Amino acid sequence: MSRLWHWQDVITSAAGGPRGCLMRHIPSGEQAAVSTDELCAGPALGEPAEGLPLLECVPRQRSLLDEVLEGLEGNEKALPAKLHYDQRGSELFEQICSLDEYYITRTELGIMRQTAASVAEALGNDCMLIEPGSGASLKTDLLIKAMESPAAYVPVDISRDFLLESAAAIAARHDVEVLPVWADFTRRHPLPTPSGSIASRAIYFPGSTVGNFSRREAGKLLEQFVEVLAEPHPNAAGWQPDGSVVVGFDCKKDVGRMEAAYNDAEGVTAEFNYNVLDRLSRELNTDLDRERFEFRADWEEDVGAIVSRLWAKEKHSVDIAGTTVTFEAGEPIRMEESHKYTPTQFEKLAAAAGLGIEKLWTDDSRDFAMVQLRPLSC
Ligand code: AVI
Repeated sequence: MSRLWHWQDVITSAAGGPRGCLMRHIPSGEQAAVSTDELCAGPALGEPAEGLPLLECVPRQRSLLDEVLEGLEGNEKALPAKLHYDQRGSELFEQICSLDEYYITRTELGIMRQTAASVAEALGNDCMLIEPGSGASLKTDLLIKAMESPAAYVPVDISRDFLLESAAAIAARHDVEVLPVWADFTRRHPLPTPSGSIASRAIYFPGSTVGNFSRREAGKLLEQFVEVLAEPHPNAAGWQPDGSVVVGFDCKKDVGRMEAAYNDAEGVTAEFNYNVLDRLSRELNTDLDRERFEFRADWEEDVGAIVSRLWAKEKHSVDIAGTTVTFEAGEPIRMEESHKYTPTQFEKLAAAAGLGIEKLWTDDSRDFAMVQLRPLSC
């Protein structure tokens, strides 16, 4: 049964630590729908890359053109948030992570620096650690270092080169079997089998990446995590699906602070959004002129998210591969949602997906929270 959560239940409180930065954190799947029923086609154990066995499981991608036209031809124009992360976008995101206004990265890193041992203990020994959308997080490094005997580390990412690079770095630094999976984590994909036996699985999903999914999509993603924990394991007789999910989410707070984090004074976040227009102009041979748009991110109470948009300054039309897209003056393109939760809201979201909060770690200001969730059926 779900246990109601209160701030008094906080297990550990950590002062915000020194600054750190996620190198890149990609909500790599399609933002419009989290697929829970579709195993990717043709999983294959690829050639060892960087000395690591790579499980390749990349679903057929929709073309960039199809995705962009679908987003810009609808009633409310929108582009998938994942388009932010080309090379330049990833670099800009790194810059965002160290902005004064963007408290998220340094706060979560501070929590992790203070609590890695306690998180590791909560996961237990011989745990297979799976990280969807792994990127190259400093926090994962801290967690693996704190784990006494991790059975395996399974980073999952859609960006092959980036995945291999960061998987190799973890393998070089830690005595752990690293089994990377090249896949879109929002879709079901097979898991690699570690060479030794394992006691449990844990899914590590930090960085408030959950916030870049709508409430409905986030719920589906959590349901999918429950299925992953329950999957039978070949090397464990009498396997019990008693693993856990550790998620980092950004907490609802003063509107001014949340909006400032996305409307930074230096304009790095604006550039992060304009860069999507530059990228599409280049890759689709069109002319989405950044000068004709203005960036703004607003808190929307009914959505529970900061919504980032580019607003057309004037009426104009753009030809995209033979399709004319017209922007009215003042018409927005929805670029990204960054959802914020109170712990109680997150508890409800998790409970609807069949997960209960076991532990919670936060900073002194309660700006950010990390929770350990367990299947309610266990
Ligand atoms: C990766 N993600 C959690 C970031 C966020 O806060 O929504 C992406 C971002 N967009 C603008 N600034 C940061």
